[in-house]
Amino acid sequence: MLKPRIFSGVQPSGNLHIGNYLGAITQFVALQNNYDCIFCVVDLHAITVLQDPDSLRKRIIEVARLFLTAGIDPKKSIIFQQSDVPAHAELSWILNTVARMSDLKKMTQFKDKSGREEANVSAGLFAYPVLMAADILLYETEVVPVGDDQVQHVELTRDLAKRFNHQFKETLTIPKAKILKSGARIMGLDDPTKKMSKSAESEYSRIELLDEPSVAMKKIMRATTDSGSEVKYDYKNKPGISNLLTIHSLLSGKDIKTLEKEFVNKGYGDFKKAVANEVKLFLTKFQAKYNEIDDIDARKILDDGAKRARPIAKKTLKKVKEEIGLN
Ligand code: ATP
Ligand code: LTN
Repeated sequence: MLKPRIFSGVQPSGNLHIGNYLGAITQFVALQNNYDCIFCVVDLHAITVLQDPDSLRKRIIEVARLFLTAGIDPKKSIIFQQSDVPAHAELSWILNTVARMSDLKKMTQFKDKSGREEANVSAGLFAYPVLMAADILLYETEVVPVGDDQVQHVELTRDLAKRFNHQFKETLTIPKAKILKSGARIMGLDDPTKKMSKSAESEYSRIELLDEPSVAMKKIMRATTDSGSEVKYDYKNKPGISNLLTIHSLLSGKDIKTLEKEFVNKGYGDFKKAVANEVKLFLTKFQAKYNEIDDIDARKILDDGAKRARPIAKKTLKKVKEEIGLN
């Protein structure tokens, strides 16, 4: 029996943080036994905002090494670099002719990232969700594991695919987003009302996967907490403590109720120390594995992944071109 296809991507646009890990990458690892998985380092997405060429080159390999460290197994899953498969750019252009300006204007990520400087924003940033749709649709993807910030883009992908299928022939598979019940939106440590982000100005807002563990502990100790003193999950009134409870729970494997009991009659200080310790334990182990993976091996895995991805993507592109009369 054929396993259903999964596709997801991570941008090499900054240092990956525990939000990316807990919201997306842990899903990738868990799903690879029951699905036919393809995970992509989406470098063409990253260049929608200006990148330093040397850092970009370094980060592409870094993301591949982080995938491998987290437990993505290249024998089970395809891992590749987006720009190594030209069909992504090609289908993206075709889908740009199907997408509507009015739909793209509604995208929250575009509104957030373009901010007040829309005049200086690249056209690529605006068309970004269309490239993401191309990524997903090229592989006849059924399931797209992501953090909750990407659900809107997957919805747009579904609408685009449906419009294409309606305008032409039923060609494209309609995908679905998959988000975790807990961890789909890890919040910033300095401002727990905003999601943890690579691009937030303050480094104290996020724990990076390659942070020195002692630095990461300091970040947790400095995290914004809420008024009161009770360690209790209540996102509306206690977003800071609730976020730290989520992080502790996902790293330690203890459920939130158990943690609440453990910290009855203990203050925020004790609780933060416990979270800081969990983070330190996790990062120490993770980084030891990361350091065992060689850049050259990671490059080979990406190259091999592209070889396996290309024919799958080519097949869909060929069908699309036939339907619209390009060949
Ligand atoms: P950022 O906004 O952090 O700068 P991003 O969301 O633009 O990064 P990616 O690094 O490509 O870009 O995201 C990789 C995956 O991580 C996506 O599935 C995304 O939804 C998920 N993700 C990003 N931030 C968080 C978060 N704070 N909590 C949970 N998942 C997240
Ligand atoms: N837009 C996503 C990254 C991304 C992606 C994809 C995720 C690009 N292509 C395809 C899932 C499927 C982000 O910013 N996190």
